[in-house]
Formats: sequence, structure tokens, C-alpha cells
Amino acid sequence: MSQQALRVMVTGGSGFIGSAVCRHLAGQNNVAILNYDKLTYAAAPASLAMLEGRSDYRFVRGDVADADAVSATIRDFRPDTIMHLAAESHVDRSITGPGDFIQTNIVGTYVMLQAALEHWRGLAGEAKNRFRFHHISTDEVFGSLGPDGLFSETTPYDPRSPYSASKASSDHLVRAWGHTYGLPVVVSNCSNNYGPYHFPEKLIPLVTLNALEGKPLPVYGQGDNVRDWLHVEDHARALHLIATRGVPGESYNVGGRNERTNLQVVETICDILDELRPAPGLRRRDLITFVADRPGHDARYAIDATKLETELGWKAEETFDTGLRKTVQWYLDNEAWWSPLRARYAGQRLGLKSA
Ligand code: NAD
Ligand code: TDX
Repeated sequence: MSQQALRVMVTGGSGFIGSAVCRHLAGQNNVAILNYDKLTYAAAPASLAMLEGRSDYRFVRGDVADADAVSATIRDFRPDTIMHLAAESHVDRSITGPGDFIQTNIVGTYVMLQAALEHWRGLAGEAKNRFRFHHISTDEVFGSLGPDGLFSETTPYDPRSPYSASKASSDHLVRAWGHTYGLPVVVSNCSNNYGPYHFPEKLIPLVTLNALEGKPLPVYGQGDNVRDWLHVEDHARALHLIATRGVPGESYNVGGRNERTNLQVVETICDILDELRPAPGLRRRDLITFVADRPGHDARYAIDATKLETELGWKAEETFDTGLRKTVQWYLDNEAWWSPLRARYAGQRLGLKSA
């Protein structure tokens, strides 16, 4: 790797968004990437197969909560920027078993901050000025919206699930390390991502694969909860901008202005599949099955991304209609990627209080 390259350590790079960030960074000039990932159930190393063997990409298997391993990796790689994405990310799993969320999302972020601080304190001059610790977080920290209004960067925190509470805790830790120790931190909070390489426990890939296989499509409650969908490649571009040009101490909301009810999303997937992969005698909408609601299910998320758009010049390129169609087509074309994951997790219901 060249000495002049921007050296970016990505935690959680083998996950859905982290792998999109690594692929995006690998398409830029003069960026050296280190992916630090524990390879939990949610990791899919095949999402980065195209980077293997490149001199500007390295992988280290490790836990963000392992202080010795994190410090040794940072000492060895000497990052200019740390993009911290590693987390337990699935709300339903956080209801079934919150322990890993506390350990990875809160303790792990604390360990990353301490190691980053030690590294930053040892830097001097321009290297010290340009260092950034970028924490990738979620709009779920803001709680749940009624029918109107949008989350902005100043919306008060009101997390409601074990997952969102763990992410809110980690956001607070990151800001505290900025205020108290002067560590140059930036935080971004984004809405629901979708796109290729999405682990099939989340709504869009789960429903796509179930519909392809003629299985029931579980819609929680009445399907009227609203999410604001963001294409993962638009998100990766936003994260690159925030990590390199974001102002220390600031936070940025990232969203695609694509609000849909869950039922609208599921019905659209059904219609796209009926067109792209017709199944004789089957209308996919007939597979829709209303099931018990998620405990504490947040009604609506919606992001105001004006700050990111006006201050850093980002704009979402993908509309939900084009992006969803491409995503469904990607799953049709990439069974070799998803079939091993589907063998590990076939879509059984998670996150019921009695489970
Ligand atoms: P993901 O579950 O697909 O991937 C998480 C990755 O982190 C996996 O590769 C996993 O192996 C790794 N990991 C988990 N625990 C680890 C640990 N202790 N040490 C090292 N690595 C570990 O998650 P994602 O959807 O890509 O989300 C990435 C980040 O973005 C998370 O911080 C999440 O909270 C945030 N986020 C996600 C979304 C979304 O829609 N997916 C939206 C908002 C924010
Ligand atoms: O089978 C399902 N049926 C269903 O109706 C699943 C898996 C989900 N849902 C509903 C619950 C949500 O209202 O669909 C919506 C989306 O659910 P998920 O895909 O589980 O995402 P969500 O809970 O909204 O959280 C996602 O976006 C914010 C990510 O998993 C988080 O990491 C991110 O912070």
C-alpha cells in the first residue's frame, strides 16, 4: 500500500453496509482499506470476494470489544480515518437476546474510542489534524414519528428497542469522547438501507427470497409501519463524504426521501417478481401473511437529509422504484451469494417476547 494513500479502517466491513463502503472506497484513487470484522452470523465475506488479493485491501478478523486486538491492529495499520460500522444490527434479534447488542454496540464502541484516542494522541501535525473517528448510527435513536414530521440532527433521542438503545448509548459515548478528550469524531444517523448483499433476515431480502420460493411473506401487525428507504450505494457515498469532509463534533442524517409502508414494499416486491420470474398459478401477493406485531414496533421513521445535501453536496441517486427493481433482479442473479446464508438462517420468526 502506498504511503500517501488515505488509510481507512472499516469495522464491520464484511456486513451489508460495511461491504458496500469497502467496495466504494476500493473504487476511489489512493485509498488503503483495512476491514476489521469478527465474522459473526451476519457477515458475508463473499460480498468482498472482488477485493481479495488487492494490495490496497486487507482483512483482519477480530472483535471490536477485544481491546488488545483493536489496539494492535490500529498500531500496525495507522489509520487516518476509522469508520466504525461493526454492530449487532437486527432489531428482532435484540428483542430475543439483547446481550450481544450491549457487548458489541456499547462496550465495543467504548473499546474502539479508547484505542482511537491513544492512536490520535500519538499523531502530530497534518496527520493529527486529518484524523477522524466516524460512527455509523441509525435513525432509530430518535424514536418513532407520528404521521407528520421528519428526524433532523437536533431531534431529541428517544430509543425504544434494545437495539436502538444500544446505538443511542454508543452515539453518546462517541460525542463524549469528542467533547471531553477532543477526539475528532463525526456521527451519521441513517434510515433503512436496502440493496445487494443484504442478509436475508431483514424485510426486503427475506420477503424477496420467500416470495421466490413460494413461502409465506410475514408482515408484522397491519403492515402500516413506515420506513424511509435508502439505497446502500447512496449511503456508502454519503459515508465517504462524511468521513473525509464532515466537521468534527457534527452529526449528519442520511436518508433517501422514500417513505413507504411495509405492506407497500412487500406488495411491490411481489409484483416485480411476478413480472421478472412468473410462477404458473401463483400470484405472489397471495403469499402475504399478517403475523403478530413486533413488540414495541416503531410506527414511522423519516429523515431530513438537508444538512448533508447542503453542507456536503450529497444527493441520493437511486429512487426507491428503480432501486428496488434492481435489488430484486440482483437476488435473482446471485443465488450463489444468498443460498449459503439461507441455509444458515431460513427465515424463522425472531423477536417475539415469548420466544
Ligand atoms: P450487518 O449486521 O449486516 O453487519 C454487521 C457486521 O459487523 C458483520 O460483518 C459482523 O460480522 C460485524 N460484527 C458484529 N459484531 C462484531 C464485533 N463484536 N466485532 C467486529 N465485528 C463485528 O449490519 P449493517 O446492516 O451493515 O449495519 C452496519 C452499521 O450500520 C451498524 O452499525 C448499524 O447499526 C448501522 N445501520 C444499519 C442500517 C440498515 O438499514 N442496515 C440502518 C442504520 C444504521
Ligand atoms: O419479516 C418481517 N416482517 C415485517 O413486517 C421483518 C423482518 C420485518 N418487518 C417489518 C419491521 C419493520 O417495520 O419491516 C420493517 C423493516 O424491518 P427490518 O428489515 O427488520 O428493519 P428495521 O427494524 O426497520 O431496522 C433496520 O433499519 C434501521 C436495520 O435492521 C437497523 O440496523 C437500522 O438501524
